[in-house]
Amino acid sequence: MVRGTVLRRHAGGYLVYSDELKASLQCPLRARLKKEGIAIFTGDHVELEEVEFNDSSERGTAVIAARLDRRNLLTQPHIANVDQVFILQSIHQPEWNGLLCDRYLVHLQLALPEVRTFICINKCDLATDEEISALRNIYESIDYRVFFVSAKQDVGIEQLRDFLIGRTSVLTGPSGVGKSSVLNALNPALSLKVDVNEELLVGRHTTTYSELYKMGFGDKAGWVCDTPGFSLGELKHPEPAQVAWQFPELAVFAGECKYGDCLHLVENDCKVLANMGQIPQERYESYQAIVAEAQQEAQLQKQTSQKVETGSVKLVGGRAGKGTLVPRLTNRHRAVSRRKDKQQQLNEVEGEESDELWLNEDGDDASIKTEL
Ligand SMILES: Nc1nc2c(ncn2[C@@H]2O[C@H](COP(=O)(O)OP(=O)(O)OP(=O)(O)O)[C@@H](O)[C@H]2O)c(=O)[nH]1
Ligand SMILES: [Mg+2]
Ligand SMILES: [Zn+2]
Repeated sequence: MVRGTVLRRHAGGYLVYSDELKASLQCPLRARLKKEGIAIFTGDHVELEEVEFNDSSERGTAVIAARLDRRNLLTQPHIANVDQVFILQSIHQPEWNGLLCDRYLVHLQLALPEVRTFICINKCDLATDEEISALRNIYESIDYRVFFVSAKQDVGIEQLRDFLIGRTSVLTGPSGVGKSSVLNALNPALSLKVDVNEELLVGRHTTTYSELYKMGFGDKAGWVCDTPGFSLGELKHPEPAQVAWQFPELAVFAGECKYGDCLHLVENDCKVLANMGQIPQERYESYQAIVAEAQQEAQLQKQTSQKVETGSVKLVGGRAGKGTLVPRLTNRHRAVSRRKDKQQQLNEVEGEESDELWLNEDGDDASIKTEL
């Protein structure tokens, strides 16, 4: 049985790299797996059958017959078997945003608690030494490893490369910060598409799907995933009480706070508030903002569930509080819509795939673009 790693979705199927064959293979999914609702994502390890080579021994086709066990799965962006994550932000163009960086940290730490998260700050060619040391002071004082790089001027890229060896890494962050540019700097042979407009205020979502790339060779090899920039607006908020544990500099004091349910915002004698001198102010402000968002979300959910319980209505579409309330249907109608629902769920898992394989060489069909 041949094994492989999914590099990305590709027009109705997947592009899979097999280390043992040293070949990239275009692979549809066995119909049985589709029926069972087995979802396949970038980074998944799979078993292949029916391997056939095209004109060379490096390219061919096969069929995905099984998905192997996953070590983990990140769901925003969707990538399986992750060893480490780099949160990429730019210092200018788009402007540094500490709250955004901290929201990414909280999201990723909660999503993959066993995985190490690094911060990578790009476009340092546009920043002063003072701006760089201010950020270094904040994050290194609380033991985050921060890489300051310039993809444009090839600064700091070598140190980053050393950290990629032997691991599967994910580069994530907002659109326009230079994720694809950093990957190109790490390996110029990749020639990934980057936005041509240098004066970015916001990104343009140049990368539209997550794809794994191999970096280096032999015992220097590692895998890095380029991802599309995504908005944090659609993410699930944490429980308010979870947030402090995601700020290591707060967590040390939160653990000693005498109030069990303290959110460390106002209470007299709160251990965190008593030690504010040891917490970077910007980080505490991020903490306050993230807790406030989480509280709002919790409130909204409570109101929604009360409404749904009291009336003959149900919530359709969107996340809690954001969908539409519609009257409940009769049993007869409900039975039909449940079947439809199931079919729709299956389609969602499988990504509304077209049966037509390899629509074009890049797999750049519209359904893939909108989906990722
Ligand atoms: N000055 C400067 N510009 C950079 C640097 N790195 C990237 N850029 C520019 O920033 C813009 C966005 O870069 P991309 O690599 O496309 O950004 P991305 O994060 O992949 O964006 P999405 O694919 O949209 O998520 C491009 O115009 C790059 O030329 C850098 O180190 N310095
Ligand atoms: Mg990109
Ligand atoms: Zn407290």
